[in-house]
This record gives sequence, structure tokens and C-alpha cells, in this order.
Amino acid sequence: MRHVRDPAAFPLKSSEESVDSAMKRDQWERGCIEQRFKRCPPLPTTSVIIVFHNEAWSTLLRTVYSVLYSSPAILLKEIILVDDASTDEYLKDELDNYVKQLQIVQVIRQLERKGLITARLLGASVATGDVLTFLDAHCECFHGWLEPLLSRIAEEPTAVVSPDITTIDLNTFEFSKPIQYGKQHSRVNFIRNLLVYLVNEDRNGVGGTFKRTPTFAGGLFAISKTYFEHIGSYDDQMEIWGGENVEMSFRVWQCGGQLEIIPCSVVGHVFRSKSPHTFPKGTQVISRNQVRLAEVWMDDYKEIFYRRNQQASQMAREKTYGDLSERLELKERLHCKNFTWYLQTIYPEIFIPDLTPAFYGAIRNEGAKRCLDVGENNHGGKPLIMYPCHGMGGNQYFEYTSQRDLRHNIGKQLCLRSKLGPVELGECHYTGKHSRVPENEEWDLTKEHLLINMASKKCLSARGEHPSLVSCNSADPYQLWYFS
Ligand code: UD2
Ligand code: MN
Repeated sequence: MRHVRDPAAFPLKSSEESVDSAMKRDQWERGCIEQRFKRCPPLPTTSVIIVFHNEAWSTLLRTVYSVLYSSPAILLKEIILVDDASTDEYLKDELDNYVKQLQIVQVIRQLERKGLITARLLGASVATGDVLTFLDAHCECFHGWLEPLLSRIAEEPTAVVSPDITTIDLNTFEFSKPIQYGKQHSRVNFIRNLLVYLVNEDRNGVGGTFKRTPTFAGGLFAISKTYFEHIGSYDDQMEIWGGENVEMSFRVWQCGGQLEIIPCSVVGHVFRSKSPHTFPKGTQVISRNQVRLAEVWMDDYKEIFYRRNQQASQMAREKTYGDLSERLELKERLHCKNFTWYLQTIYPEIFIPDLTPAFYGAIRNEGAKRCLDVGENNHGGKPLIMYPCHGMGGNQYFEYTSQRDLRHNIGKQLCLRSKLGPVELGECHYTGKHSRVPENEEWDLTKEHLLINMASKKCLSARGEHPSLVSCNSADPYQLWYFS
């Protein structure tokens, strides 16, 4: 596994696509290829920072080579590899010795395993370029990926810009379609020697030069070094992995910056199906990171998150998430806007669950002495079950909303709806704005604790294998439901 391939020669399979989308793709690609960048003043230089923990030699080096091959020398100041206390032997002296020949590549080390957030901060602290460009340690950049990122920052120094991230297959290392925009674009190819820095006037070209995004993946992005420091870099008390991308998304927008995807910049990333990392203090550090960001940036909306995450909720209640005073001071100093502003202005299309649902939690049935439960992997379409109440939320979490639908909405918004036979979950029809709740999703929770479905006027009963609708009878304990 020592072989490092020239990324320029890496074969890309084009998948089948319709003529229509192929045309759109070509058009779009042309927009990119025709982009011109300023020579005077020159684009800012960049330090590429790649943090890693026990990364495979081949993927790490492949990332490094792909940056070297695809970035104009005048723009690429250095590549900084930050080792987050890896234990694999080959990532020590062997790596140090190997990168010496690459001259502009250096390895620095975080001695204690603290995670990617402080590792990135360490990298940033020694970086000398005008712009910091962060990459994961298993990426491959396409030719021409760098210039559009730097150009956008030159034009708008408060822009935090991400490339269009394509998927590199975990097993075959083949590229597939972008996850964010467009189609496969293996031919996006700014031929380095021909690159002319001219003013890009074609702002209205296919796709435009940038697209605003409310949140970002967080691993692959460029930011002016000065702005990174100004806007509060990262929360250095976040540990190991997770949450820092959301924190940065909210912070950048709320404090006056902008988050953008640059469709003409394309970088591949190996998405893994499960986390390969060890968590020295357990995976609850992820919840802890999330609580830290919720406490600082989400105002009252944090309760929506806490209702769905028992662990987070407990940390918030017991204040075991560490000291937040520096982050709150930062928010004050930068006069950051509140979360309502963010939702209304930056993310108006998102559906916000009730801030204060009429009832929420588990729904216990009097007769069955069990709780309504969606069962395993129920993403809609499957009947529900009755299961011993476990008090953990999860599959037993429901909200009875102000518009009277019954939602199981931890991730997706799923609604309980009537059907011949057992009731089932389905995507909620009420999405705010101009929609309304259809009668088969509307429930009346009566004083007697019956749950009457408005389409059938029948009552939910826990009798039988699956919860279903029967003729109402408030004397039947199997028809009585209590939110806990
Ligand atoms: C995504 C991001 C990742 C990061 C993460 C949330 C993309 C493509 N990836 O998950 O950058 O924002 O969400 O935190 O946007 N690493 C360490 N120490 C650790 C754990 C990880 O150095 O304790 C390194 C790791 O080797 C890798 C990088 O941090 O280079 C990101 O980790 P990942 O690839 O496991 O994260 P990913 O892509 O699942
Ligand atoms: Mn990654």
C-alpha cells in the first residue's frame, strides 16, 4: 500500500446520464473553464492544513500529492500536516523523513490526543499563508480547485468557502457524483500553464461563482487567516470530533460573515460508513461539543435539540459542558445576531419543530402498560409496536404539536396517520407556511385521554399486535394514552 498514484493520471469513470443533464453539465463546466482570475493584485497565498489521526499512508500521501500537483506554486505557500497523536509507527520518523524531499511540506505534532479541532488550531498557529485551507487526510483535489476559492476570498474577505465535494468510493477509490451540486465533472480542468489571472466578469455564468449555504460539511474549506482569527477560529474546548462544523456555520453567519460553496472548485473525499476513530473519553464528547454550540448560538431553540437528545439534555441541566465564558464574550464583542435572525434570514426553507409542543416525550398506554414505539429502522410505512417504556426518547419520542399532528421527529418529520388496519408513520404533510394538516394526520387528544383520528373519528388502541384504530370507548384502558 505504498503506491502513490499521480492524481492527474487517475482514471475517472463517467457514469451514464441523460442527454439533457449531460448538456447542462457541459454548459456548467464551460462556465468554470472560462473563469479568469486577477494577476494584479495577485491572488492571496495559502497554507493547506491537513490534520490526521492514524491515517493510512497511501491516502494521506495521495492527499498531499494531489495538492502539490493541482496548485500553482505561487499560490501554495506550504502544506502543514498536523498529527493528532497517532500511534501508528510509520507516521513518525518515516513520515518526517519522507516529506523532507517535498520541501514545502512539514509535519507538526499534537502530543496528546485532543482531536481534530485543536489540531487544526495548532496548524493555523504556525501557518504563514494569507489564507488557511483545511482538508481531511483522505482527499483528492482536481486541477483548478484552488484558484476559485482564493479568488472569492480576495473579493470578499469575510467569505468562508468550500469546494464542491465529490465522493471517492471507500472500496474502489472511484469518484462519483458531487454530493452538493452538479454532475460529475472530471473535465473541470484549468490547465495550470494557461491560467490567466484576469477579472472574472461572468458572475451570472452557469451556476454562478458561488452559492450561499446555511451550514457546511466543515472539513474542506478556505478562510482568510485574518478573518479566521477575527471570527473566533474554533472553540478550543471542543474535543476529538464533531460539532465544530455546525458551530462554525452558525457563528460565521450570525457574526457577519458568509458561508459559500464554490461550484467550480472540486475536491473528492472518502466518506466512511462508520467512524474509524477511538474516543478516549467516550463518544459523549460529541454531545458535549454539540451542547457547547447550542448553549452559545441557538438561544431558546436549543431546547428542540435537548428534547431529542437525553445525554445532551442532562449535560445542559447539570452544566457539565465546561466553561463557555470566552465564547459568550466573543459573541458579545462581535455583536452577533440571534438564532431567530439566522433561521429567518439564512435558512427560511427549514422547518422548525414547535418550540413548545403541547405535549412531548413517550406516550404510555394504560391497558398495555407499555409505550408507543416506532420499532427499529422505521422511516415511514411500517406499523408501530408497543414496547416497555425505556425513558430514553429515541424510538419512543413523540410530539403532539399545536397543529394537532403527532410527530416522531428526531431527524425526519414523521407523522402518525390513519390507515386501514394498523396505523403507520409517514412524512408529515404540515411543513409550515402554506400547508395544512390532512385529517388522517390530525389527532384530538381528549380530556379522557383518548386519541381520536379526525379522518376516521376512530380511537387509537394498543390492543393486538400493532396499535390500530377502533371504535371509541373511554372505558377501555387500551384506548387511554398518557404523555410522560
Ligand atoms: C466531517 C468532516 C470533518 C469534520 C467532521 C466533524 C468533511 C468532508 N469532513 O466528518 O472534517 O468536520 O465532520 O467533526 O467535511 N482526526 C483527527 N483526530 C481525531 C479525529 C479525526 O486528527 O480525533 C482527523 C482525521 O484523520 C481526518 C479529519 O480529522 O483527517 C476529519 O475526520 P473524519 O475524516 O473522520 O471526519 P468525517 O469526514 O467523517
Ligand atoms: Mn473525512
